[in-house]
Amino acid sequence: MNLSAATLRALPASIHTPAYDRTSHAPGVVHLGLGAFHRAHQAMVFDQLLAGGDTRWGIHGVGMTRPDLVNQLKAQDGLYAVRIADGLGVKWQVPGALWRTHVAATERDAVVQAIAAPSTRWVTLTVTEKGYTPALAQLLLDGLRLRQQAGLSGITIASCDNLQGNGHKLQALVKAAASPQDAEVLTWLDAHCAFPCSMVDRIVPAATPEVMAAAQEALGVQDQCALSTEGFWEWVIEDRLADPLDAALLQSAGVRVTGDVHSYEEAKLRMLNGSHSAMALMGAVTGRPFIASCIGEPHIRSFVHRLMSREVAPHLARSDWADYRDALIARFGNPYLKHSVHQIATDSSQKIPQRWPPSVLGQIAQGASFEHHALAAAVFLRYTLGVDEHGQAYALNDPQAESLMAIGAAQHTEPEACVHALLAREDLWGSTLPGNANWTTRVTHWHQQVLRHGVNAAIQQLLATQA
Ligand code: CS2
Repeated sequence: MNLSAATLRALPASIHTPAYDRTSHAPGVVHLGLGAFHRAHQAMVFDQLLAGGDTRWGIHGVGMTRPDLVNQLKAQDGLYAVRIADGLGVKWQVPGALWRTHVAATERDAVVQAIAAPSTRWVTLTVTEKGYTPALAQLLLDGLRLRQQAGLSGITIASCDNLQGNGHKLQALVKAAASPQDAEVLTWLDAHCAFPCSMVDRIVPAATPEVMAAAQEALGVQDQCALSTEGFWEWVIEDRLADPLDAALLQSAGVRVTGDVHSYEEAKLRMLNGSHSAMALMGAVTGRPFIASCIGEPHIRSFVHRLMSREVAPHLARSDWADYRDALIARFGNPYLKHSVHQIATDSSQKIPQRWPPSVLGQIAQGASFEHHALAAAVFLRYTLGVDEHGQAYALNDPQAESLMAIGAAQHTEPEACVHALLAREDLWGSTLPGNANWTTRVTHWHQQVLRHGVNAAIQQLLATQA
């Protein structure tokens, strides 16, 4: 037996399940990018609002490319279990906000119609860094054009990806996709729609067979879509919503609605995601499979602590960074989250630009040391070899995999040329950093240490300095 609307009532009483009606109302939210993250984060916020009696927060979930997960969710009537586990305890919850599903690649028209549906009030997006393409913009624009032509209300379109200024980025992309015939749509868009920036945070690893087995044990039925996450979650969104009344509603569910998303965004991208990428690459090269196995090593833990304290925090607007850092280190160590380093290393070429260069540039501007980031960049180059320090091969899962591997291939014989080639890439480092000779020198130094003595020894060597 599988989890579904029919088996929901038979679940053990300890499991929190939706008690509200999931079938009589049309969804109010279209979510693009129906991965693990959305289902264990925003879908649970909307579940809370639905549980409070507001029927406008059902989700029309859209998988962007692959049909497998969408099909499984469909077979389970949009239901799935989430294990929320950390030092404070373990509990299971079945959120009920996912009411409809489609796949954008094969059912594009249904997605356009969903955006244009009278009931739709929000579009939220977690399409990953590489998802911000003209095709995405065209999809949104086609739906928005239908709304404007039908005289419908404007909507809130909230990018929730790990990009600085994500709302501005999305708005610019949509506008750039407009043709000269779209002048009226653009005027309507400016007047009635909102593209707030937002920061979302919750560690939600890709589902594993282990979590599915644990779900079966807890639920007594099979759940092909079960997820595991931590208790912590945060959603900070700019107070710029198409319906201003939504602010108070979201706040009642624990969302922070504020004029200042920027300081939360930059702290999260550089502290959490920046440390994540560094640990992921270190773990991949040293053969440590999970983030928890990395942060569990005293030298990696000290590295991450120092990276955040010395090189990231000095440039943050958020003043409570020390508490934030300590909370992050505790979250990274959550033993329930089998967060694969290779999952986080995926798309590193798209992630590094937001996560590392702003801190390095901040340090340079203050004449301060950036050794931790230089070592992380050196490990990134080592990672492009596609084989760890034990000789185990792994795949680079990255839109730039081919060009990165071409750069990294000769690093044993021509290390300096490889460092130069990697650091010359403006798509990774931006336009200023590639010209910085000191940065190149320090990455070259750490790359030499990594190749000669290994990543662990290089970290130890860095920790022995005052850098
Ligand atoms: C991670 C993020 O995979 C990654 O790149 O750094 O998914 C991270 O777990 C989330 O942003 C946490 O909120």
